[in-house]
Amino acid sequence: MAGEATGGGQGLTLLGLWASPFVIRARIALNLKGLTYVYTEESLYDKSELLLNSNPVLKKVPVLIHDGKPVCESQIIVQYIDEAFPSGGGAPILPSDPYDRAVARFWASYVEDKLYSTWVPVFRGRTAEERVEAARQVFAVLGTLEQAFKECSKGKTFFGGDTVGLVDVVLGGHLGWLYATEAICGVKVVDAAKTPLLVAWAERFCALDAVKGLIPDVERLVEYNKARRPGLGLPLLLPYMELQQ
Ligand SMILES: N[C@@H](CCC(=O)N[C@@H](CS)C(=O)NCC(=O)O)C(=O)O
Repeated sequence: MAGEATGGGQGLTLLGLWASPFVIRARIALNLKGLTYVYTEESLYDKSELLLNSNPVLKKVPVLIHDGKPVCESQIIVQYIDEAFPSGGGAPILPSDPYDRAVARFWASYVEDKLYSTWVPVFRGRTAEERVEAARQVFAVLGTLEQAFKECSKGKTFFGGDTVGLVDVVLGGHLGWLYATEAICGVKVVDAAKTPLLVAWAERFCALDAVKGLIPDVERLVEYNKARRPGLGLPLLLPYMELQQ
Protein backbone atom coordinates (compact mmCIF):
# COMPACT_ATOMS: atom_id res chain seq x y z
CA MET A 1 0.00 0.00 0.00
CA ALA A 2 1.26 3.49 -0.85
CA GLY A 3 1.98 5.88 1.97
CA GLU A 4 1.95 5.46 5.69
CA ALA A 5 -0.75 5.01 8.27
CA THR A 6 -0.94 7.23 11.35
CA GLY A 7 -3.32 7.83 14.22
CA GLY A 8 -5.58 5.78 16.42
CA GLY A 9 -9.00 4.83 15.10
CA GLN A 10 -12.70 4.47 15.93
CA GLY A 11 -13.34 2.08 13.07
CA LEU A 12 -12.41 4.99 10.79
CA THR A 13 -9.76 5.04 8.08
CA LEU A 14 -9.22 7.93 5.68
CA LEU A 15 -7.42 7.42 2.39
CA GLY A 16 -5.94 10.76 1.48
CA LEU A 17 -3.34 12.97 -0.11
CA TRP A 18 -1.84 15.87 1.83
CA ALA A 19 -2.22 18.42 -0.99
CA SER A 20 -5.83 17.59 -1.85
CA PRO A 21 -8.39 20.27 -0.89
CA PHE A 22 -10.99 17.50 -0.84
CA VAL A 23 -9.04 15.39 1.62
CA ILE A 24 -8.42 18.43 3.82
CA ARG A 25 -12.21 18.94 4.03
CA ALA A 26 -12.69 15.41 5.33
CA ARG A 27 -9.84 15.73 7.85
CA ILE A 28 -11.22 19.02 9.19
CA ALA A 29 -14.66 17.43 9.64
CA LEU A 30 -13.15 14.46 11.51
CA ASN A 31 -11.18 16.84 13.75
CA LEU A 32 -14.22 19.03 14.40
CA LYS A 33 -16.02 15.96 15.73
CA GLY A 34 -13.00 14.98 17.81
CA LEU A 35 -12.76 11.63 16.04
CA THR A 36 -9.57 9.60 15.84
CA TYR A 37 -8.88 7.78 12.60
CA VAL A 38 -6.21 5.95 10.72
CA TYR A 39 -4.83 8.16 7.97
CA THR A 40 -3.25 6.55 4.93
CA GLU A 41 -1.39 8.75 2.46
CA GLU A 42 -1.97 7.62 -1.12
CA SER A 43 0.07 8.24 -4.24
CA LEU A 44 -1.85 9.20 -7.38
CA TYR A 45 0.83 7.35 -9.39
CA ASP A 46 0.57 4.15 -7.40
CA LYS A 47 -2.94 3.84 -5.97
CA SER A 48 -3.37 1.20 -3.31
CA GLU A 49 -5.58 -1.84 -3.79
CA LEU A 50 -7.62 -0.54 -0.85
CA LEU A 51 -8.31 2.74 -2.69
CA LEU A 52 -9.12 1.01 -6.00
CA ASN A 53 -11.46 -1.43 -4.25
CA SER A 54 -13.06 1.22 -2.04
CA ASN A 55 -13.74 3.75 -4.80
CA PRO A 56 -13.83 1.61 -7.96
CA VAL A 57 -16.00 4.11 -9.85
CA LEU A 58 -13.89 7.27 -9.46
CA LYS A 59 -10.61 5.90 -7.98
CA LYS A 60 -10.14 9.21 -6.16
CA VAL A 61 -9.28 10.35 -2.66
CA PRO A 62 -10.67 11.03 -0.16
CA VAL A 63 -12.34 7.79 0.82
CA LEU A 64 -13.56 7.34 4.39
CA ILE A 65 -13.86 3.73 5.46
CA HIS A 66 -16.16 3.33 8.46
CA ASP A 67 -16.35 -0.16 9.96
CA GLY A 68 -15.27 -1.57 6.60
CA LYS A 69 -17.80 0.45 4.55
CA PRO A 70 -16.41 3.05 2.12
CA VAL A 71 -17.86 6.55 1.74
CA CYS A 72 -16.63 8.51 -1.29
CA GLU A 73 -16.72 12.19 -2.38
CA SER A 74 -15.60 14.84 0.06
CA GLN A 75 -18.87 16.70 0.53
CA ILE A 76 -20.71 13.43 1.08
CA ILE A 77 -18.01 12.37 3.56
CA VAL A 78 -18.33 15.64 5.52
CA GLN A 79 -22.11 15.25 5.71
CA TYR A 80 -21.79 11.56 6.58
CA ILE A 81 -19.44 12.37 9.47
CA ASP A 82 -21.93 14.94 10.74
CA GLU A 83 -24.83 12.48 10.57
CA ALA A 84 -23.01 9.35 11.77
CA PHE A 85 -21.45 11.11 14.77
CA PRO A 86 -24.13 13.54 15.96
CA SER A 87 -22.88 13.34 19.52
CA GLY A 88 -19.23 13.76 18.57
CA GLY A 89 -17.21 16.40 20.41
CA GLY A 90 -18.04 19.33 18.11
CA ALA A 91 -21.15 21.28 17.11
CA PRO A 92 -23.22 20.08 14.13
CA ILE A 93 -21.65 20.95 10.78
CA LEU A 94 -25.02 21.27 9.06
CA PRO A 95 -27.66 23.61 10.50
CA SER A 96 -30.80 22.06 12.01
CA ASP A 97 -33.16 24.42 10.18
CA PRO A 98 -34.03 22.97 6.73
CA TYR A 99 -33.84 26.36 4.99
CA ASP A 100 -30.45 27.22 6.54
CA ARG A 101 -29.30 23.73 5.51
CA ALA A 102 -30.44 24.35 1.93
CA VAL A 103 -28.58 27.69 1.86
CA ALA A 104 -25.40 26.06 3.21
CA ARG A 105 -25.64 23.30 0.58
CA PHE A 106 -26.19 25.89 -2.16
CA TRP A 107 -22.99 27.77 -1.29
CA ALA A 108 -21.02 24.55 -0.79
CA SER A 109 -22.05 23.48 -4.26
CA TYR A 110 -21.16 26.94 -5.59
CA VAL A 111 -17.63 26.50 -4.20
CA GLU A 112 -17.42 23.18 -6.04
CA ASP A 113 -18.91 24.31 -9.35
CA LYS A 114 -17.51 27.83 -9.62
CA LEU A 115 -14.51 28.24 -7.37
CA TYR A 116 -12.85 24.87 -7.87
CA SER A 117 -13.62 24.39 -11.55
CA THR A 118 -12.55 27.97 -12.29
CA TRP A 119 -9.33 27.47 -10.35
CA VAL A 120 -8.28 24.18 -12.04
CA PRO A 121 -6.39 25.88 -14.94
CA VAL A 122 -4.20 27.64 -12.36
CA PHE A 123 -2.87 24.14 -11.67
CA ARG A 124 -3.27 22.62 -15.11
CA GLY A 125 -3.07 25.59 -17.53
CA ARG A 126 -0.91 25.04 -20.63
CA THR A 127 0.24 28.62 -20.82
CA ALA A 128 1.04 31.38 -18.33
CA GLU A 129 -1.79 33.43 -19.84
CA GLU A 130 -4.30 30.62 -19.26
CA ARG A 131 -3.28 30.41 -15.61
CA VAL A 132 -3.46 34.18 -15.12
CA GLU A 133 -6.92 34.35 -16.72
CA ALA A 134 -8.16 31.51 -14.47
CA ALA A 135 -6.79 33.28 -11.39
CA ARG A 136 -8.59 36.48 -12.39
CA GLN A 137 -11.85 34.55 -12.65
CA VAL A 138 -11.23 32.98 -9.24
CA PHE A 139 -10.76 36.48 -7.88
CA ALA A 140 -14.24 37.38 -9.20
CA VAL A 141 -15.78 34.23 -7.69
CA LEU A 142 -14.28 35.14 -4.32
CA GLY A 143 -16.05 38.49 -4.62
CA THR A 144 -19.35 36.60 -4.75
CA LEU A 145 -18.29 34.47 -1.78
CA GLU A 146 -17.63 37.68 0.18
CA GLN A 147 -21.36 38.43 -0.23
CA ALA A 148 -22.19 34.82 0.67
CA PHE A 149 -20.27 35.23 3.91
CA LYS A 150 -22.46 38.19 4.85
CA GLU A 151 -25.61 36.19 4.12
CA CYS A 152 -24.57 32.97 5.85
CA SER A 153 -22.68 34.29 8.88
CA LYS A 154 -25.34 36.84 9.81
CA GLY A 155 -22.58 39.01 11.30
CA LYS A 156 -21.03 36.14 13.26
CA THR A 157 -17.63 34.44 13.06
CA PHE A 158 -18.06 31.70 10.45
CA PHE A 159 -20.22 30.86 7.46
CA GLY A 160 -21.93 28.52 9.93
CA GLY A 161 -22.53 31.39 12.41
CA ASP A 162 -20.96 30.94 15.83
CA THR A 163 -19.55 27.55 14.84
CA VAL A 164 -17.90 26.06 11.77
CA GLY A 165 -20.39 24.85 9.15
CA LEU A 166 -20.44 23.07 5.80
CA VAL A 167 -19.37 26.10 3.74
CA ASP A 168 -16.47 26.81 6.12
CA VAL A 169 -15.20 23.25 5.73
CA VAL A 170 -15.73 23.07 1.96
CA LEU A 171 -14.16 26.46 1.17
CA GLY A 172 -11.54 26.13 3.90
CA GLY A 173 -10.07 23.04 2.23
CA HIS A 174 -9.06 25.24 -0.72
CA LEU A 175 -7.27 27.92 1.27
CA GLY A 176 -3.75 26.55 0.80
CA TRP A 177 -4.10 26.54 -2.99
CA LEU A 178 -5.77 29.96 -2.98
CA TYR A 179 -2.82 31.36 -1.01
CA ALA A 180 -0.43 29.59 -3.41
CA THR A 181 -2.05 31.04 -6.53
CA GLU A 182 0.00 34.23 -6.38
CA ALA A 183 3.26 32.28 -6.22
CA ILE A 184 2.12 30.01 -9.05
CA CYS A 185 0.97 32.63 -11.53
CA GLY A 186 1.44 36.10 -10.07
CA VAL A 187 -2.20 36.94 -9.36
CA LYS A 188 -3.13 37.55 -5.74
CA VAL A 189 -6.62 36.13 -5.23
CA VAL A 190 -6.81 36.37 -1.43
CA ASP A 191 -6.80 40.14 -1.12
CA ALA A 192 -7.95 42.11 1.93
CA ALA A 193 -8.60 45.16 -0.25
CA LYS A 194 -11.23 43.26 -2.29
CA THR A 195 -12.61 40.66 0.14
CA PRO A 196 -11.85 41.88 3.68
CA LEU A 197 -14.47 39.66 5.33
CA LEU A 198 -13.17 36.52 3.61
CA VAL A 199 -9.56 37.31 4.44
CA ALA A 200 -10.42 37.82 8.12
CA TRP A 201 -12.54 34.66 8.07
CA ALA A 202 -9.66 32.67 6.54
CA GLU A 203 -7.29 33.79 9.31
CA ARG A 204 -9.78 32.78 12.01
CA PHE A 205 -10.46 29.48 10.28
CA CYS A 206 -6.78 28.54 9.89
CA ALA A 207 -6.18 29.29 13.59
CA LEU A 208 -8.72 26.67 14.72
CA ASP A 209 -7.32 23.59 16.46
CA ALA A 210 -9.29 21.40 14.04
CA VAL A 211 -7.56 23.06 11.08
CA LYS A 212 -4.01 23.73 12.32
CA GLY A 213 -1.42 21.69 10.46
CA LEU A 214 -3.81 20.71 7.66
CA ILE A 215 -3.53 23.72 5.32
CA PRO A 216 -0.28 23.09 3.43
CA ASP A 217 2.43 25.75 3.12
CA VAL A 218 2.59 27.75 -0.11
CA GLU A 219 6.15 26.61 -0.89
CA ARG A 220 5.25 22.95 -0.57
CA LEU A 221 2.21 23.39 -2.83
CA VAL A 222 4.24 25.25 -5.47
CA GLU A 223 6.80 22.42 -5.48
CA TYR A 224 3.98 19.88 -5.72
CA ASN A 225 2.48 21.72 -8.71
CA LYS A 226 5.85 21.85 -10.45
CA ALA A 227 6.47 18.16 -9.78
CA ARG A 228 3.00 17.08 -10.95
CA ARG A 229 2.86 18.99 -14.25
CA PRO A 230 5.23 16.76 -16.29
CA GLY A 231 3.23 13.68 -15.28
CA LEU A 232 0.10 15.41 -16.60
CA GLY A 233 1.88 16.12 -19.91
CA LEU A 234 2.04 19.85 -19.13
CA PRO A 235 4.97 22.20 -19.76
CA LEU A 236 6.85 23.33 -16.70
CA LEU A 237 5.91 27.03 -16.75
CA LEU A 238 7.76 29.46 -14.64
CA PRO A 239 5.54 31.41 -12.31
CA TYR A 240 4.21 34.49 -14.06
CA MET A 241 6.28 36.80 -11.86
CA GLU A 242 9.45 35.11 -13.05
CA LEU A 243 8.32 35.33 -16.69
CA GLN A 244 8.13 39.10 -16.28
CA GLN A 245 11.78 39.37 -15.21
N1 LIG B 1 -15.24 15.40 -6.26
C1 LIG B 1 -14.21 14.68 -5.55
C2 LIG B 1 -12.85 15.13 -6.08
C3 LIG B 1 -11.72 14.32 -5.49
C4 LIG B 1 -10.45 14.46 -6.32
O1 LIG B 1 -10.44 15.03 -7.41
N2 LIG B 1 -9.36 13.88 -5.80
C5 LIG B 1 -8.13 13.85 -6.55
C6 LIG B 1 -6.99 14.38 -5.68
S1 LIG B 1 -7.17 16.11 -5.41
C7 LIG B 1 -7.80 12.43 -6.93
O2 LIG B 1 -7.90 11.52 -6.13
N3 LIG B 1 -7.43 12.19 -8.17
C8 LIG B 1 -7.08 10.90 -8.63
C9 LIG B 1 -6.72 10.89 -10.05
O3 LIG B 1 -6.81 11.94 -10.68
O4 LIG B 1 -6.35 9.84 -10.56
C10 LIG B 1 -14.36 14.94 -4.05
O5 LIG B 1 -14.97 15.95 -3.69
O6 LIG B 1 -13.93 14.10 -3.25
